[in-house]
Amino acid sequence: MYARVKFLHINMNSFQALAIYVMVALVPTSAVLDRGMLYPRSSESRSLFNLDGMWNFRVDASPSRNDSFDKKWYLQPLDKTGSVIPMPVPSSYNDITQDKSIRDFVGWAWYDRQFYTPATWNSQRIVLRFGSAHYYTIVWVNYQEVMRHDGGHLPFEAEVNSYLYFDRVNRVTVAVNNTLTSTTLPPGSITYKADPNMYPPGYFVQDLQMDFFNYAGIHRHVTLYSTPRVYVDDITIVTDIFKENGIVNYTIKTGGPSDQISLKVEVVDKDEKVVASSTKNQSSLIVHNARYWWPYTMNPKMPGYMYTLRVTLVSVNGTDVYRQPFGIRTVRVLGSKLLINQDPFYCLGVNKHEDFDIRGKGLDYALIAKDFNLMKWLGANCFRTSHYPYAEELMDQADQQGIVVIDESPGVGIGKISKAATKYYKLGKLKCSKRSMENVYFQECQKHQPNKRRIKEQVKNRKKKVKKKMKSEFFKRDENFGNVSLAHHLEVMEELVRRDKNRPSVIIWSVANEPATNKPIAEPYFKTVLNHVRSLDLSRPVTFVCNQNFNNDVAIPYVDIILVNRYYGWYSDTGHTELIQRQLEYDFRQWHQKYAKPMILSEYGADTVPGIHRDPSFVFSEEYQVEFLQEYHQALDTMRRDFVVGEMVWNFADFMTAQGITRVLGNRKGIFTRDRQPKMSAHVLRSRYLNIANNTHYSNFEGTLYFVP
Ligand code: GCB
Repeated sequence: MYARVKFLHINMNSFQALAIYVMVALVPTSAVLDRGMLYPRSSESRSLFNLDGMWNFRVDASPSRNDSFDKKWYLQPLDKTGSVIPMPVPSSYNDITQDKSIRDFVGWAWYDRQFYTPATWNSQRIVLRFGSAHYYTIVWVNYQEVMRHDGGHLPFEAEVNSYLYFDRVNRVTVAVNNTLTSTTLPPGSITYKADPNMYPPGYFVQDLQMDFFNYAGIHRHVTLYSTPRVYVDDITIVTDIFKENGIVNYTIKTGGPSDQISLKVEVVDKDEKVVASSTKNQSSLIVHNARYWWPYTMNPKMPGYMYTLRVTLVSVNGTDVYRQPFGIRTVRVLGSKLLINQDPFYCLGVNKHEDFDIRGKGLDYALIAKDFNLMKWLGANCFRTSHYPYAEELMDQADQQGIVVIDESPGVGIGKISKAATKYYKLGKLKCSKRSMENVYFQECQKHQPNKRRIKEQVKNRKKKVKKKMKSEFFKRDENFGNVSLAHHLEVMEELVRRDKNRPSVIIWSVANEPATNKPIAEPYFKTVLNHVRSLDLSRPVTFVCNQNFNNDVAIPYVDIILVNRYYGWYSDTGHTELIQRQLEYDFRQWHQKYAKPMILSEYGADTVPGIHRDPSFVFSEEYQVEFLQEYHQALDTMRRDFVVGEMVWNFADFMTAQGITRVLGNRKGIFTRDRQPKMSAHVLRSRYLNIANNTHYSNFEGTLYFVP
């Protein structure tokens, strides 16, 4: 981590200035992330063994949803516990079978498979890594538990040497639970239906606080990989630019026995030329005449230029080589502008989902390639990982193709708080100073939590005010802003930053989508989360995506850039496209007047059934979607040269949601259908994005590069 000094106005030659800049610019601060989560890459010292394929699968549909643990399924091959079916990994399991109870299953789903460990790995460190699994996961190797992980969308791994056999077959068993509760991310709740006349005993439903299908399973690669016993554990790279030079600040962490080690750290360009090097574990390297990483709309000739930091670690235990890709670029918020490499960036954006027929949220290279081609066809230079972190393999494409990413956590729909907890929060607030509320929320304001002893005290002291009902409501802990949720949210943000910190495509961290930041308790909660992310990474702006109003939101003061979702003409004043410009402009100008920060319209869209036409336009028709988008565009055009620095349509493509009477086979706000065919709106957006890209005079943008239809 580094503290930066932005400008240096001293008279000297540029080399002297550069040397001083490097000396003062980067003051290492606390390394909050204690370990790494490097992507598994093969090298001269590392090998990979992919465990994707068909696994055995069965769900625990017992009424208690706990039979599998009572009967210890993890101590035997899964097919000995009952009948299993083949299940592809990676994939969601929901849409693979013809069985509705598997599609809509809530609880523990079990997987297992066998594998052999390469004998040549005997003296190596061996790691088992999951790219992601939804959501709570327990992993056993040869019937011994090796790791647990809470939350989907992010990788987890463990060293498994002591569990493995080299002379016979191994078995990996995985139990994954997709239940969403008030303290998971995303949050949700389980409702038991108690009426015995209407429901069978123990009947429950999973309620969601998000608008997408709760796909589950092992969603990304499962990899066994080897490293030497002493190994490169983590690499953090923060870059800066000074005139035509790039500054590469890096920190390397090593793992394993800390015997004598020597390091060689080299910056290698695309032609395999070493352009800077060092032997220190932490340093600042200068790349003269660097090629900066640019979004492809800002430098179509050389977008997404990636260097490699080649780290060679030599110890008595052997040599480890790891190659970390990175780009040289800066991101800054300056006044009302968002700057990449000191040039204004305007986000011509889309919101996406990881979602496709049959595989659900399972990793799919064909889909990734198609979507990047479509984004380029559209002229989009930016997407948001709404509403959770996307696959590393997808993020690699963003880095390499020069498409900017707003990297979002799975904190979608945080908002549920019981009336009792609100009251309790207010009671607690009386005793908790404002300072402690804001600065040491986590330790000090544990007072606000439904904790038995404290509730007892409160009940005793304020018998009249705190009723019995309130007490029982507390024990349910049915709210999303408690310390359990907060601690988990901080942990998830650490995992996200740990995974994506070296990606040049990632220019903004988004900690949440549409939380209830109109509630007072959201202020200390989001201040804590936003500041925590800042403490992990000073090099990128931090925000959340807001759907509250400029006059009731309590968390926007803590963001660097304001992202607002709006649905004028859809969820309000439905059908009245004539109001959109007035409403959007009024709204945005109020935000700007109040906070003077750059803004992005992070969602706007209208459900559209392809093939439905109405003239004059009518909701759900393709004409309505076009007219609706065009009204937004006119309003955006009055503000985009001023303080609006981006627009992101909702959504790139239609996607699946839970069954409900407002969704006809999913959310239809895509400008592409779910199978990636354009609606009329896609052509309109394409024309707009290409025109803006062509006509924006970025300092690095040369001439007309796109065909405008
Ligand atoms: C939103 C949400 C998104 C929904 C969308 C909609 O504000 O952020 O998850 O899918 O609206 O279509 O309602």
